[in-house]
Amino acid sequence: MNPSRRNFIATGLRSGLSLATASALWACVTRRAAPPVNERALPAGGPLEKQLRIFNWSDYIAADTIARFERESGVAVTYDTYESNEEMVAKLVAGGDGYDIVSPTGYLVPVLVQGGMLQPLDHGVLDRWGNLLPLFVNASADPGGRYAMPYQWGTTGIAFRRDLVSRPPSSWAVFADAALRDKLTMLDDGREVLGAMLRWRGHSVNTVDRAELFAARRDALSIKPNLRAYLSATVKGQLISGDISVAQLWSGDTRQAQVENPAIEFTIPAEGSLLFADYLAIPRAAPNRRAAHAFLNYVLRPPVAAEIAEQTGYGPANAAAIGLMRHPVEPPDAALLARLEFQRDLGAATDLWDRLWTEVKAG
Ligand code: SPD
Repeated sequence: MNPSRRNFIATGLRSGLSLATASALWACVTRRAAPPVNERALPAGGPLEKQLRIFNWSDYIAADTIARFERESGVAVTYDTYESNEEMVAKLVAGGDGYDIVSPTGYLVPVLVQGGMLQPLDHGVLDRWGNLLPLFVNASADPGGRYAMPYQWGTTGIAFRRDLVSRPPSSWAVFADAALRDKLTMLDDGREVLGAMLRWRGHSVNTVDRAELFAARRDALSIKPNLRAYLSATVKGQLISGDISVAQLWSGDTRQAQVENPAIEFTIPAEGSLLFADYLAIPRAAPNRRAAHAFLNYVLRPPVAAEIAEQTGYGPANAAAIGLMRHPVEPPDAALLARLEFQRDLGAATDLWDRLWTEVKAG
């Protein structure tokens, strides 16, 4: 394997991509004949294109955001959704499907940048950038926001039906409770599941310690008979109906379910958990760059960001939006941050993480 391919794939693996996805991404990068984006030919000054294609996480925008943008801009938007970063990357690898905006989670941004999959943002046309929270603009994902604009943030925790559990869960140990067998789900994501097992035992979600990792696999396998499935955002319907009583889930998706059924609650386990931010970014091959920037600029408006956060239950990355929300989601304070971790590079332990999660899924 040549050194640049090895480095690229290693970075992809460290960021949580499977070997197959990272290899496919590299193949795509090397196959492309397109020259690098000319950073001096950015969109200011040209006419707005008539079309825009957005690819975002499911349930991650307000009901009227797109229609209002279309009315104001005259741009016709095609809006598609996905359930995981891997699904989005697979589309980009396969040619991008003509998408102009995607929404990668922070840990994935450097991989896409290194792979030449994103184009730089034109900060000259992005008003109100200064409203964005430094915690996310200056994150290691993309310091300064050269390629990606912080969109929303959230946490991973435990969503539960207050009326269906004997006592509110406060620990990752709830997934080991055989009394809840078949009423439990965890996220379909190895870093999330093994990360929860690690925090349960007092370790970092970014550990590279072999003994800690093997213990996390053992714990994940030991609780697996209690789980109905590994499910991500789609578990909301089962929580609302009561088919599932307790789920490892993201904060905003839990909030959405809670609006439908107030018996649903969310807690960060005592042992701690994950914090994440998702970003809006423009693929290198995006055909409608000016319209994409116009949409980013639209989302930077505090009332627009506030409405999106209000309806999705996540925290806005836009500080000026928080005060406009009926139920403000404040940025994590020092006490909460002390219990949360951003996912980091796993170094040489990446292959081991990958193997252990494969074994858990197969076990
Ligand atoms: N329904 C929107 C969910 C967005 C979650 N994105 C981040 C996942 C981090 N593991």
